[in-house]
Amino acid sequence: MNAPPLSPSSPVLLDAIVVGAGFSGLYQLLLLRDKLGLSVKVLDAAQGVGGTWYWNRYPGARCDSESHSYAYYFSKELLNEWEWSERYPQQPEILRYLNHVADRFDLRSDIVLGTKVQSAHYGDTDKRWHITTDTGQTYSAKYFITAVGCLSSANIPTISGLDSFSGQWFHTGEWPHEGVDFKGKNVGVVGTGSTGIQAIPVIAEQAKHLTVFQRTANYSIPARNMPLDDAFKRYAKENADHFREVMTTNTNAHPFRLSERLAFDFSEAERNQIYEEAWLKGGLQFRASFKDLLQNSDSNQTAADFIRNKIRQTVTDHVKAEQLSDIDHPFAAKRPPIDSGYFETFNLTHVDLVNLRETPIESITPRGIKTSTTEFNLDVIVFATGFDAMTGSLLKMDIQGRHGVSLQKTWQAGPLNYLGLQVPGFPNMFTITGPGSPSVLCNMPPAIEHHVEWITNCIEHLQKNKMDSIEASQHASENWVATVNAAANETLLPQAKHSWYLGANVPGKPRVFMPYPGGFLRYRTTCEEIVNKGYAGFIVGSE
Ligand code: N01
Repeated sequence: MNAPPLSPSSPVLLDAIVVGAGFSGLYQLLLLRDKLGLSVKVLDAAQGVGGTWYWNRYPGARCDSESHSYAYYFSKELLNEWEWSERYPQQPEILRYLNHVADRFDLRSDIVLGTKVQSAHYGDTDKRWHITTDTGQTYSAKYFITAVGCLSSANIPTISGLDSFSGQWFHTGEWPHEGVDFKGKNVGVVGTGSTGIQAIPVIAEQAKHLTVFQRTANYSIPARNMPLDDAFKRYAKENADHFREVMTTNTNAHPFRLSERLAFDFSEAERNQIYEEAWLKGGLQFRASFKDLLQNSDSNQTAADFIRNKIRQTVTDHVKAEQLSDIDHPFAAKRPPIDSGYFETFNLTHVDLVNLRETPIESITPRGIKTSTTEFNLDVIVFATGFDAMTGSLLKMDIQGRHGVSLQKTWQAGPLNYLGLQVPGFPNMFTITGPGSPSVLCNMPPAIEHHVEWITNCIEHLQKNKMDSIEASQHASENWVATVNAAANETLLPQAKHSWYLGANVPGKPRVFMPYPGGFLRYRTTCEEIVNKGYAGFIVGSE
């Protein structure tokens, strides 16, 4: 006989609730359930597992990390049995991989899909988290763990008239599962970040006419994607330990190390030869050409000039070439995109570029987009306008800690947190790859594995020592935010004034540098030292 449906009035009692069934949530469920033996449920609004990769189905969506590194490394068996087909994995392949992980580790029975968390309130009396959802089912758990992703809350610009548009419009991060047919259509893409740069060449292949609305010109390096041959697949598997070692002991958790060279230790010709080789090799590794590209403006300028020249050589129309290469920030101060034919796309006669710095968007009309000079007739508008990054998805939930104080209030001046793992006033709540962690400055899976293992070890420590709670102290959190911003100020990163790293892409969001830019190794070492000092900066105890 089937069990009767749970009554919404009776909460499901658990040890832990995890919000989000992407890379983080799946691994967190596995460790808490199978390693610690806790009762756990993962809640996710989507109808499938995958997190970011469930939602981001826009044309051309693929990962900029190389596939052999964009994977879990905790299981040798999993590494050995999974075959990636291309140098950079496409969204459907990553989604298949995460579904495989869910099946292989028998995770599905503890994942509740189609369930959006509406609120999570800490009970001062019972010391538990009380969670409400849009299905009416409620939960009560000792530990509340957010695995909501850093780039999951779509940033849809508030442009007047959008409601009046008679065509279709989409945000890349909320792409319809049935896809969008661009054939024979006049399409406008707003946004030229990593997403727009991936989508624009693919949309251009299908659309009758494409207009790209560019507010900030961007650097991009050719990805040089290609199918992986058997020799490389074998090599990646045989050298998995080596790759893991490199990824966990460098600055950015990618499977390559930053060069020890300084840009001005070489003549201009030698330096350009180094850039040329990196350009031909393709990918994010370009920024590792010299050690000081993000520290020294003059060094950075040499990379910026090299890329600008490449843009001018590639784009045949002089006006477009100037607009595409008129970049206002240092190279890699914003997350550097990689592309497959982005600049070449502007040589197609049916692709136009509109420079929003000269002619800003004034409104959206029933027919299309109206700038200060022209009304562009469009059938489809694609907003590749990014995300309310790092804090957006957390703040959308009504999270309240001790004494009913909301996360919104605690983060009024920016995301106060300790190590990107905990927030003062929110006991037993953990934020996987939360603001203040290196996360988005890294290849994400190693950063996620580190956080999930740290949280698991922390909970195991509490259980073993009969301790009931852990909470970041106010003082340690304030110091950590200062540490993050001081580390950012040692680099050129804050010079990208419109960057989502700073929250500057969302009107009204406090300008605080959010990810920790001191490097993955330094961060991991700091986390380890804090544990060795008895969780220094955390208030640990029985209540
Ligand atoms: O978003 P973005 P994204 N009017 O914020 C423009 C990750 N990612 O989705 O720079 C006009 O970078 C905005 O202009 P400006 C990766 O970490 C990973 O592209 O603010 N334009 C900018 O051009 C990446 O960094 C992969 O002046 C407006 C663009 O929209 C992050 O996601 C693949 C506007 C937004 O760029 C976000 O990238 C893709 C407006 N009102 C992305 N508002 C992987 O490989 C915004 N823009 C894993």
